[in-house]
Amino acid sequence: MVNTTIKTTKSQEIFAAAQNLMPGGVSSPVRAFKSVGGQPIVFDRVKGAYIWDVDSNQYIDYVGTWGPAICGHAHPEVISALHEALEKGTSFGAPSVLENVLAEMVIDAVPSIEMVRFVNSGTEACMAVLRLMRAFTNREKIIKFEGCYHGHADMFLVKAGSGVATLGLPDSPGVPKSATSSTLTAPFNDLEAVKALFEENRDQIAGVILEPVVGNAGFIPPDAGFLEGLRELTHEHGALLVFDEVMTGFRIAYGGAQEKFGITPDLTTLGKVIGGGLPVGAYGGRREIMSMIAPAGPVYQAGTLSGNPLAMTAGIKTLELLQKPGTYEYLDRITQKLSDGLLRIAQETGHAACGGQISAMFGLFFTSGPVHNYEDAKKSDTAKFGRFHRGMLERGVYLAPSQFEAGFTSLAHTEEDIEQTLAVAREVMSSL
Ligand code: HOZ
Repeated sequence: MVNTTIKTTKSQEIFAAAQNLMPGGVSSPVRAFKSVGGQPIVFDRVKGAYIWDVDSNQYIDYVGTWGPAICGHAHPEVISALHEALEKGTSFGAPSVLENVLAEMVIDAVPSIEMVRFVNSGTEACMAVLRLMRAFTNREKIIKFEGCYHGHADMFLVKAGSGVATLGLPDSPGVPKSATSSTLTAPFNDLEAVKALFEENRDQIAGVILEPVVGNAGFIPPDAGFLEGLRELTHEHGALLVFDEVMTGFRIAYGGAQEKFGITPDLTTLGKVIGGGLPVGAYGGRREIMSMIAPAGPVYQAGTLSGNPLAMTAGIKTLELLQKPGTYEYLDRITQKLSDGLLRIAQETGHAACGGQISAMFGLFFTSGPVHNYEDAKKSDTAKFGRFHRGMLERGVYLAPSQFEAGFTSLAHTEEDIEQTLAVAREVMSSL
């Protein structure tokens, strides 16, 4: 039996002070642990597959700073490349060859991307892509899916996933009705609903945006034919198809979900992995569409820190590491072992559960399922997930503190880490 009485005195002190300084004590909502109960641990350092908190407790990490740490935290080659880049300065606000290098790597890897623009976050990438969709088609309406999250810009805060789902918010005060009046929503995996929206809004829909594998309502893969159907429908109606691959890009395959499923969208947003742990985002797509972005074209979008040399450096080194043969086979093998193991243990310990994985992305719901969309995901026993989360944490395993976030593995996770995690999961599930 693992000792579950971990000492978290320093974490508690620091988080108590933080609550007087920052709303909810955090810089982003989900990490406040509101939906899983208990207090967050305060991190001191990260390395490989592990986290250490300020009380010196060690955890196996399945959050990976929400996705970027696919090579493992603080990979020595990334750190050394960053040391070298740091000597040359922290920000240029001017062209650098590093942007060319990362842009070429992204263009070579991602089937839909012929030109790319770097920004500083996934939210920024999605905001910019929306403007571009509207400008290119000269139409205003967009279709998004319930439970999908495309950052915190006004136009996307409709039935959104991630923190919005975690906190159970219907929408956000401060978002004007006018900002969301052109945002239409459909259940994920429901082609008929999308068809109906296109029929009801003929020649008005600029495009469809989605997470091709949902990670912000928990892990929800696309049903067979769903992505193909969206590609056909958007073609038929002269609308654009946009894959938000902020989570899936370079994670479920080097070329993202579009490579994995063989469906090429018109535009793609990226973030997380391409910054190797530094703040970054990007959007790209067909040359004729991307050429509309200023200063090549009239669609305005800008950023002081965009193309930042440190972010570019960490991104380049991370993608180089991912190019090594066997990367995605390894990620798939260990993540499948984890996912299958969790489902088997749930069954053996009498818990209704469902879930799955694709490469280094996974999820587990406490419902018999199946989970095809956000409504299905909401049937999960979130109180049980909270107890599971706490039990795992107390025994040294750090999971995303929300039922509505996917889990992530990395190249640094070993078979032994997975086995240890499963042993802990058995102990926790037996006690739920
Ligand atoms: N929205 C991110 C996860 N999908 C970050 C959540 C957080 O840091 O609170």
